[in-house]
Amino acid sequence: MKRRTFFKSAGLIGLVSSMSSKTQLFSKSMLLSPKYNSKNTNKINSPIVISTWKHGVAANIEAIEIINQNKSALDAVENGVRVSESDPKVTSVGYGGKPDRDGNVTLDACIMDSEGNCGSVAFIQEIKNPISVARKVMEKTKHIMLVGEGALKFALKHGFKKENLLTEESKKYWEEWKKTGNYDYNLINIENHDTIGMLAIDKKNHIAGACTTSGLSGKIHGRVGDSPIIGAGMYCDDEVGGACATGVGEAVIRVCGSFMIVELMRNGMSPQQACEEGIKRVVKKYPDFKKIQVGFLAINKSGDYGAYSIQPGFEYALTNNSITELFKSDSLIKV
Ligand code: SD4
Repeated sequence: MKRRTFFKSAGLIGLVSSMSSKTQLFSKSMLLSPKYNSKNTNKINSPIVISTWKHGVAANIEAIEIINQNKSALDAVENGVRVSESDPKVTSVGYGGKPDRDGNVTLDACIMDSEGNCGSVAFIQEIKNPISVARKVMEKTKHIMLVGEGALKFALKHGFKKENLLTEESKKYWEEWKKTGNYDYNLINIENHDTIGMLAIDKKNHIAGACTTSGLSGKIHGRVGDSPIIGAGMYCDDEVGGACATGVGEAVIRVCGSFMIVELMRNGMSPQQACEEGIKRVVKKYPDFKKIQVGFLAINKSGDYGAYSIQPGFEYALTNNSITELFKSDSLIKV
């Protein structure tokens, strides 16, 4: 069985070739299909951008452009994930994100640079690009995390604009959902689920990471998942590499998912091995694991990358100056 499948889907190729002239670079992309070997590694030359899910392709293309303007990995991940946050078709992130059970779009995001500086916002509402607020928290305050009203107040003070993030489509979805009010984790791969976590290594070989989400749709008002928690939804360390997570945050938080994966790499595992071990730990701590999805993505400073999930269906986008590809991750449960 092919453990990792390259998507030569019309969707991907259309996306790549419909990019502006800035991104013409990718219209000629060589679309490679590296061999999969869980005991060793898949490798790619830097600069590199890697991110979760299909919409990660557009985000990666933005991020690599930023890197090619000789900007930092931090600039790249911020601007990269903003593409997903601003896109109403991406329904688990930013504008157009699916609402909680009371009909509110509440957002979580975090960002981290190569020196260990980090910032985060959680349960923030009416701000389209929470990742940029998280960066402001990192750069303009002595704190790491702001939540709710306080995060909104801080954002407004720093020039962010209040916007209604509930699109007609998300509203319709919520009105339908309300009829049953079923908080169904089983749908996690289908329609409930496309948080973006992104890791980038820039031309100076420094790493940064970002993660941003509207969380699980139908969540209790006030619920915060793993995505804005440094070490859970995302973590990076310039001595080692980085990791990010997608899926049911309650399962990721209890193993400090992304931090664990970086530490496993520090102790000698390849990114692929570390992601697989990470999923094993999730499964041990979450007896109901068959009902949920968790996916981990990791990269080390040598350009080795890996991904693994509980359920099939987890995808990730990989970009450098030669390629942009969408991969299917291998998974613990095969069908
Ligand atoms: C959360 N981890 O809030 C997020 C959800 C997610 O793709 O990853 N969705 O728990």
